[in-house]
Amino acid sequence: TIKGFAFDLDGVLADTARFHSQAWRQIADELDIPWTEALESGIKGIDRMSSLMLILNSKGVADNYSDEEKEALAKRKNDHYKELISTLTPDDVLPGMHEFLADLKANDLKMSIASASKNAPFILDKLQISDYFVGVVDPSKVKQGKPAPDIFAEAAKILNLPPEQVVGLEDSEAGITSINDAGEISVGIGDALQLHAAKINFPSTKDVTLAQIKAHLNW
Ligand code: B16
Ligand code: MG
Repeated sequence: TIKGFAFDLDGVLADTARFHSQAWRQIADELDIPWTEALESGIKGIDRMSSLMLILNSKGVADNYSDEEKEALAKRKNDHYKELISTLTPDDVLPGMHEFLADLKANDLKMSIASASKNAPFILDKLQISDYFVGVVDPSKVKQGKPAPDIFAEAAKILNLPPEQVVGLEDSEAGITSINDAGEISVGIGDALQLHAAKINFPSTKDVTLAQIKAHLNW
């Protein structure tokens, strides 16, 4: 039976995906790299440097920048992003998620955070939801980011549960792959075609309920 939940943060609990894309878009504009749908969804879930490489490679210009220049671009994006997220309040918890967290807690289900973001603890604090979670995966301490299984595997360890007793929630393709390869049960939130590899799909965060998940899993 299911005993725990591992949550992605950006795009699942927090309305921050728009800030990531806003901050990256500014960098892309400066570098004269066209912003596309593929970049918009491609940067979801993958770490900061991988996001920059995806953007540079979309125009085939990654080799034009030294490692130092890439570090400086990633830092500039993060400085801008941090300014944007400093305005977050509990109202920026995505629709339905306050209720869902409270319901899981009332049912004694354990929760952890499986985010690729180094800013996760700061965001949880701003949203005032830190106390729901047993722990937060430190993405700088795992070998490989999403789509590798490491982040979601670590989230199950934090819960002290075997992966098959854990449900993982994600809004990105990279994240669903991470959940599946960690041996957990994947819940995709967003476009069902894009997230077709998920075991259960919900169109948006407001559709996610414990009752629906139980019904899907015959639990
Ligand atoms: P940072 P998640 C991910 O968070 C974002 O989806 C992704 O766009 C971002 O590049 C990544 O965090 C790293 O974030 O630059 O703050 O360390 O969706 O895994 O919660
Ligand atoms: Mg996400």
